[in-house]
Amino acid sequence: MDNFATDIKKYLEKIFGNTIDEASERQIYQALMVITRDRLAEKRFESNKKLKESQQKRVYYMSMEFLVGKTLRNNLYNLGYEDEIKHFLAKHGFSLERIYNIEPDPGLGNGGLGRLASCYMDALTSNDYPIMGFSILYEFGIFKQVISDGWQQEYPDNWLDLGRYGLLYRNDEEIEVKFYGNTKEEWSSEGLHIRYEDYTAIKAEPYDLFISGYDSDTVNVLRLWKSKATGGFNMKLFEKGEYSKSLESEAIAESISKLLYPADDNDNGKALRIKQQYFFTSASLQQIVKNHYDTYMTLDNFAEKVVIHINDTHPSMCIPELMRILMDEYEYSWDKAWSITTKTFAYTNHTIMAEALEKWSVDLFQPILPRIYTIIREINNRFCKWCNDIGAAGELDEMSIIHNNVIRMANLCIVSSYSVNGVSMLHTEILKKDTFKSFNRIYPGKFINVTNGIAHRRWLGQANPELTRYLNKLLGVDFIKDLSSIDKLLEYQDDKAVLEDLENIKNIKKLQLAEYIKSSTAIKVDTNSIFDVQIKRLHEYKRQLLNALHIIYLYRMIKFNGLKPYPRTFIFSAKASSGYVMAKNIIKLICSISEIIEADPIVREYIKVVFLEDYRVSLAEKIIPAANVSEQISQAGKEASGTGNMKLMLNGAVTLGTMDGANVEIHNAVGQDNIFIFGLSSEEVEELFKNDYRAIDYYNNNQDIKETIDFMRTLDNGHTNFNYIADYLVSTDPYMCLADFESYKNTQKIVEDTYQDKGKWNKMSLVNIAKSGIFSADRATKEYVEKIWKIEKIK
Ligand code: CR1
Repeated sequence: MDNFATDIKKYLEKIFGNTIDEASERQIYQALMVITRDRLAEKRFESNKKLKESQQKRVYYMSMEFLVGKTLRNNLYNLGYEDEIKHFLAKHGFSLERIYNIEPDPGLGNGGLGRLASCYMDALTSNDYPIMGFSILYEFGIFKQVISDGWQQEYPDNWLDLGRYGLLYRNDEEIEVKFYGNTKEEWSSEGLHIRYEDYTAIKAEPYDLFISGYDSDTVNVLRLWKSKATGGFNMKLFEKGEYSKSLESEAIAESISKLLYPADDNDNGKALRIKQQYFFTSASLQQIVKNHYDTYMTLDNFAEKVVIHINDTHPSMCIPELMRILMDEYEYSWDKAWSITTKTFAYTNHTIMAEALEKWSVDLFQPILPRIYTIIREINNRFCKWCNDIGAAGELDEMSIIHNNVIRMANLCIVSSYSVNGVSMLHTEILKKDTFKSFNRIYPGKFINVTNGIAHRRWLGQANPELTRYLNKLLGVDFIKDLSSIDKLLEYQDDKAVLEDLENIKNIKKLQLAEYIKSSTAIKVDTNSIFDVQIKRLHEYKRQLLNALHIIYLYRMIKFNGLKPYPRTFIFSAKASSGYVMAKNIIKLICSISEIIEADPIVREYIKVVFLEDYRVSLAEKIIPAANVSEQISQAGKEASGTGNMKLMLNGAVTLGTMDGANVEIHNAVGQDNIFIFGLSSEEVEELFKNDYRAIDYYNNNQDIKETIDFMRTLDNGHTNFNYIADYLVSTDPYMCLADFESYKNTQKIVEDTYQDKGKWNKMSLVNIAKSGIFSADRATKEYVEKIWKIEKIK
């Protein structure tokens, strides 16, 4: 009997007093989670031993978000236990699939940025690189979305209830983080000392999530900090019967790790957000420095052994925190501390959307973090002086870290890091030529590109076992180990039998999705129709509205003009930030169109609209393998990269997109004939913007646009009308949906015509799969390793 099976039985006996045949699914789930975690802990011990011996350089990846996705399947898959356990459980009447479904998605992220961090942890571990992730143990991750009467409702996501079994609590490594209070400068014969007084201390408790690798001995750790009051509750007050007061300070302390901010575009709850950021960066930095010092008894070689990666600006307080620790706790001079700091940090920028480039007002920031503020101010003073010296004072409006009493965190990151990277070729060019052009001038070579990548083991290997098995057999290469070998598929691009097989597999996945759609929306979709998919956060720049507008156009043409298009199912899934009114209105619009079409016996024969609620990693895993068309239609210049585009391509969907983000590189990879590109380029968008874009002109001069928007005003299912959105489109339309409409509409027609030529479509789909190798996170992380981190595999 295999050990794992024995362990399951033992666990059930010990914890629940049950035999396996008496156990519930819930009990089996818990047993699997705990045993898997403990197996990983054992493996971790071995790989960590090697790491300690080799004393090699390590990377610490700081991110406010890790969108982990379900862990059990991923771990069993990576450990190679999946088939065995499936078999064993089946013998006792259990389905492993159903057990997997019990696990909640750890939704510790909003969207692309958080999912990218998790893809990178997976890829680096599979390739045996030493990396440790740091973030917050949010008690509530991204909200659960329920659509009620077409409107998004948010419900708390209590993921720890069942998710906690994967975590290991390390109470031996607790750390204190300090807020508020005053700092005093004291001079003595030994120099300047900073005394920090009257602060409020909060405890950071570490919880470790083990990250497994595919076919690898390495196990890495994602450390999640939970906030706790240092003193516990006030017993005196409690004894007096003042229960709620006695818990007050505890509640305040613990609010820090309570909730992931569900905004991917702006910083609401600013003070709490500042506290979250400092809480996890300070705890992590203290931990890293302590480990280093315990190993080497010096910090002089810190930058030789440590790289700290800052994922967007959210963890940027790492920078002044390292300066603080070096100076205030280890007595380094400013210059020495600065020299270490500026060799330690690397920063990735993930967006040029102004509202997401973090800025804190000094008045808010300084009282919460007085010492950190003085350090940032000093970094800025010295930077400004240096700019003066090199003749760049004229550009300080753009570059200074503190400007008009506001701290610009991106500027802090650029000044203090040795490397800054964008996430696609186009995005990096925009950073260099536009967003940070003066910085690029004074720091030549600091800005580089690393195009994003995805964990193909999850997004193909696990999400689409049917396609994986087929390709394995056909190609005879281990493309799960090395995705670049998948290009062998190109040899079959004119092989009719292979093309048909691929189509059949796609149909199996469409059937599975159709069943899910039916169970969750009651809509019956035709699997012969084109599955046209737009799944991502709901944001105006991503232009779900352009898609919706085109659907309204089709609706009108079918209903009143006798248009008979090839059947199509438009599938949407997206969460909107809870305070983002326009985004919520767009969800409502899409849901209303869906309803109106369902009620129309003529139109519904041709087009259907499905909005799947609660978009999350595990839902993406269901939708992506079933997609024919991948909608990547952001306004050019606005989507930094996109990663869903890569996942869809890998599963054989053909991209319909603008020349934006990584679409540009997908276009390069597959060639003009295997992608549908439309719309303005990023330069044209800029040009039009400078010349005062007037949406109303497009409305007045384009009959289709005019009729579609006028018709939209008449759509009214009961109590909602969409004048609000129509007005917005003709008056402002900041993301130029109207300017791109004609081109989008025409390209959609080409998509429809091409799809009907099955041979041609299947070949396009094949080429997309075959060319997806470069979008593996293995390739992306290798670039980080070689160009930025300069680390080696664990020996
Ligand atoms: C970008 O919008 C990119 C991911 C990962 C997002 C998306 O285009 O693929 O990052 N940025 O790099 C983001 O979430 C807060 O910024």
